[in-house]
Amino acid sequence: MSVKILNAASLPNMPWEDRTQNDKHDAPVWRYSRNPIIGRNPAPGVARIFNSAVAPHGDGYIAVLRGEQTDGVPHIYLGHSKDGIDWEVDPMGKVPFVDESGKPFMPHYAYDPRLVKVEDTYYIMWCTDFYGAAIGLAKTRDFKTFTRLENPFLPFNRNAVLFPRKINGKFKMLSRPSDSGHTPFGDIFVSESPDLVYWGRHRHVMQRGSAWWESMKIGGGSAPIETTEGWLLFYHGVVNTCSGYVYSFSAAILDIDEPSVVKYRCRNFLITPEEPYEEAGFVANVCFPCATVHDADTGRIAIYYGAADTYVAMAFTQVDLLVDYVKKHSEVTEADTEIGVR
Ligand code: BMA
Repeated sequence: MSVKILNAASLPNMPWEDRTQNDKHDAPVWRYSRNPIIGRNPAPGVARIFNSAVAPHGDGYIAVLRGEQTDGVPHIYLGHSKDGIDWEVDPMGKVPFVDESGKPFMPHYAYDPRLVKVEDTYYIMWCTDFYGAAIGLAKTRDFKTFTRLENPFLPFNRNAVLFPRKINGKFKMLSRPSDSGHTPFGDIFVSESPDLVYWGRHRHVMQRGSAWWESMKIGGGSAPIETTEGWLLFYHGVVNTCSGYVYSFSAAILDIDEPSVVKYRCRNFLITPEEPYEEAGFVANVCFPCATVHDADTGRIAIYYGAADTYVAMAFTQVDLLVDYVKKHSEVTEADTEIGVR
């Protein structure tokens, strides 16, 4: 392997399926043949699960699931899986968030959760109601007590993704400032914090792309994966068409010590809606990545993405093939490569 995954555990039991011989996709990313892995009405009172994040846990996997309740309000549910493919929704229902004194502190709504382990703690970021769409943040060590921390940013903001380790001693989080509605604009920024309470030193990371599929807005997807070439970030990009927004995803590689600097950014999408479960559903034409699991030994990466705001689906890639592809098709602007202060 020419490119290696760094600072990640071995995951010999990770979900995986080899690419089929007759796969005609240009990019070295292929869908799981049994997609989607979570279908409609997956739990009592939950109509759809999508845009959800997974992490290795114990001898299997755990997930924070975006569950759209039958009253239409999204909340976070826990999922458990032995193999990362077949999931059970935790019967406790909505994740019971508490404040730092232990009192119940539920968000009005919670969607698009990400799950990132830093040192010995798991952090959940989601889009919350803070007098408008903003970022919620909570921590847990045991998946029994979920303590909310201060909301890191002012409204309006979405798509928060924490880096899986501190950089130069500081926590770093990607986010996408937005508006109160369907946000017809948006670039990715990074902010840092010594303590997960005070956030600052905001830097611009990358702007919506010149390529058509990502020409309206972009947003961070999965937690960046540390590699020998830099931080590998899967992110979504949106284009407005005659029949509405279309969400595809691709990848960029950020500088290891200064992740506001984009080293490479793929001009092509890696996955765009083209399967029935991506093209049709509650919201048509959405592929929305929120997590990966990956194995440092083999370089295998499994991507979890939401499909059509209805299902959870998976795709696979191999770090060296993917990084080669991103580099080969890379196109970065000055707004991407500069440190991002103005
Ligand atoms: C965005 C978010 C995502 C959703 C997408 C498409 O604004 O709400 O959760 O997948 O729209 O509806």
